[in-house]
Amino acid sequence: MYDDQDACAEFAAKLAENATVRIVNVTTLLSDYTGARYIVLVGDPDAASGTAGGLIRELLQDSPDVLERMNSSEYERMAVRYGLWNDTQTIVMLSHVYDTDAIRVIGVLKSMSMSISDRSVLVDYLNPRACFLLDQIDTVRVTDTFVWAWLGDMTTFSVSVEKLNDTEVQNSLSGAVALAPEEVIMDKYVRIEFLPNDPNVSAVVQGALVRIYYTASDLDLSGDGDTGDPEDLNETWLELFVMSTAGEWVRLSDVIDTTGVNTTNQELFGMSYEGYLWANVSGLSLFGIAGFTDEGLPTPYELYDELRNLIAQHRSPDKLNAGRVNSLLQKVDSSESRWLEKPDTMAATNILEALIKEVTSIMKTGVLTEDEGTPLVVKAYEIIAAIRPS
Ligand SMILES: [Ca+2]
Ligand SMILES: [Ca+2]
Repeated sequence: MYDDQDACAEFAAKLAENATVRIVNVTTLLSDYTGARYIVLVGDPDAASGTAGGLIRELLQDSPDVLERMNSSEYERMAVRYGLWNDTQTIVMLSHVYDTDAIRVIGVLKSMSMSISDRSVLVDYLNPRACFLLDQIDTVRVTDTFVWAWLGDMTTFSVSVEKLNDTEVQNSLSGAVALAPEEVIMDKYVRIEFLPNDPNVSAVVQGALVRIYYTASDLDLSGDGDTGDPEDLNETWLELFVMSTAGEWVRLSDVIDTTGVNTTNQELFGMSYEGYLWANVSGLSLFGIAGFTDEGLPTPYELYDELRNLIAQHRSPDKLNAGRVNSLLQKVDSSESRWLEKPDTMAATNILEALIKEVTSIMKTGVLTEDEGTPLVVKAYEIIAAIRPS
């Protein structure tokens, strides 16, 4: 259905070459055809209510960013929604059309079908392909997840993405060996499954970029509706965990370098996210999230003490002699007092950096091996991070 008859006639004719097309007005669509499997709407989203454009505006009310780009960007003038009036429905919306758009629309309608439920999506890819991209309004809004994956071969397949909470997974991440003491879980898991249509097919996922978005309520462990309480997750420390084929939770950063957290707040498809965890992985699985609360993090006092202990461990005539130990401990003490008294974080940091230099040069002489000296350097950097004003 469309508003501007002339501009759309050619588009509709092209569409009809590839599919059975019924052209109706908004009233008829709403009374008789909301159950249709495929719906195409063409109209200016700024147009009055009761027009196709007005209906597009209503259907994208929850995603104002998409609506805005439909009019401001030629490239993004098309938006697609799945499962709006029924679970398996596809609605293609265009702010305006050119006749070549018919091929693009047929491609969207015929290449995949999507079933949407409350917290999961199932996408069936109907033509053989070697990659897939789940970045649609409805897949992201329902699962808080973005997936881009590439396969070893061309094949047809389905992909299922489910958002789960702790009671819905067989093996909770909480209590897993992979967790550090004091590390606590976010009540959010995402299971991504690749399901080839032919079970004998050798084409499997070769690599994938996964982003799992989190909201303020995901961070709010104290349950008072906001973040930043000592008991809430501190997003800086969030990490992704993955269920191995052996059925054990593995900290992703222990096995790959290509994972991290982006804590920048962002509006995406009408959702307010606090940030996302990302990973470039070699396969898809069940993902879990954990991190520290501010309460669970070691305090700078504790870290300064740990550094003192580490230094004292190497006190011996052939390792760190009394003079060396005193020189290092003096730096720890004066850094701590600068941090406490003023507080002068800059001065405290400079003193720790001098200590790092000193330890590094001791390692160069061979008095401390790399294995012995590195923990001192790492601890000093941990203190620098801990005393940095937030
Ligand atoms: Ca809270
Ligand atoms: Ca944030």
